[in-house]
Amino acid sequence: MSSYHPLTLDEAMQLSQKVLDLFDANSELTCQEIGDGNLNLVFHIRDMNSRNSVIVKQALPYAKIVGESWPLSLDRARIEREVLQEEYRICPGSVPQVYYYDDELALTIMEDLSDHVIMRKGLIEGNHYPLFSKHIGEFMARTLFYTSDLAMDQSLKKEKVKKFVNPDQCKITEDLIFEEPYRLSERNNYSPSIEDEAEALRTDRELHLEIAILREKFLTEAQALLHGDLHTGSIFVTSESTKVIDPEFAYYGPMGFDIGAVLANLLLHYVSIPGWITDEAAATARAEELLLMVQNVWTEFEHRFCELWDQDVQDYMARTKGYQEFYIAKLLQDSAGFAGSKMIRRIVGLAHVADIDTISNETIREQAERKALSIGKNLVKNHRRITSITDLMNLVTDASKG
Ligand code: SR1
Ligand code: MG
Repeated sequence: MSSYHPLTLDEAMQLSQKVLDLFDANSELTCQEIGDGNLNLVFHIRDMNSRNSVIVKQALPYAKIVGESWPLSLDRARIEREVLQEEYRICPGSVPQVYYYDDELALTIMEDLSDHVIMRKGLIEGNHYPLFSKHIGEFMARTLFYTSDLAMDQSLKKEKVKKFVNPDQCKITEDLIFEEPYRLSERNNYSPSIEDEAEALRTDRELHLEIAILREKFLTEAQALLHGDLHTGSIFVTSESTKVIDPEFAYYGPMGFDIGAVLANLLLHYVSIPGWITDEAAATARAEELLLMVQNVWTEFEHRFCELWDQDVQDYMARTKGYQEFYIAKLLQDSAGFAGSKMIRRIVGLAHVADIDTISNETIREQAERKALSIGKNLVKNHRRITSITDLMNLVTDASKG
């Protein structure tokens, strides 16, 4: 019989004290449940004597955002933990260190990163992250390259594909990103003031074709081990450091899905700026800063990915002249398409982003929503025509004007 049950605060403390050397008999532990995401319990445990602290993350057998009517497999906790360990190996220091796990209880005890701030919150507060593009470009280049057929023995890679099959989490993405925004669904969530936009999404056949093409890629292309939900709420930052958390949506999928997630969430913040900065000159400067971050995320990623390829490619045929350029061109197109689809879902679908949703002025919020949809649609509809990052940036700025 399974020992699974959601832990109480006391149980989380007792377990941590029992299994970790970090805490001893003299420890004076405190525990707070701090989970603000859609799916899990997150306990923050601190020793008031030594100041040591950890995070205990436990998966719930259902989606917290909806309730017990939406069951989810607990195996996602095993996947998340194994991916964290894999990412720690491939890109040391870029993710929290795993200290302990129990797959039956669907929990992982890991490094506490509370000296960092969740990037979405940091952006809303107006903070600057000058090293972010470089850090996340490096993280994505390493994790995507080294888990792909370019760098792995292909039989071993197939074993990994098997190990990271994540059907319940993928189904969430398939439904919430690649289907529900384009039809009537009880789970869609938007204000009546943008009903015209939602209606247009449901009837735009050109858009539907491109979404169907992106959806097929998400369903079938086992290109690399993805994080699977790489938005700015899954990234901890300081001005010097970037740490990625929460890879519970990980699976073998198209690389552009992770890159697109980062671009989309920077762009969602970009459209929200008038809600946070009232001074016009300051808002313009911040908008330019965000656009530059978008551009730099891609260029840093591309630069490091090509360097790793030149140093470490294992696949014989991948050395063929012209193939790297072909591969990168396709990645840029995919990233743009996925970025657009992720922007659209955050405006009309079930789960939104605080950058836009917490803007208190209704008019400014509506303008941000419309701008996000305009950019999202332009990226999705034109992603297969993009040949450079300049093309991508032009699609963003053209759609921002409307
Ligand atoms: C039911 S979960 C809703 C969303 O939250 C996660 O962060 C994923 O993006 C998912 O689509
Ligand atoms: Mg998450």
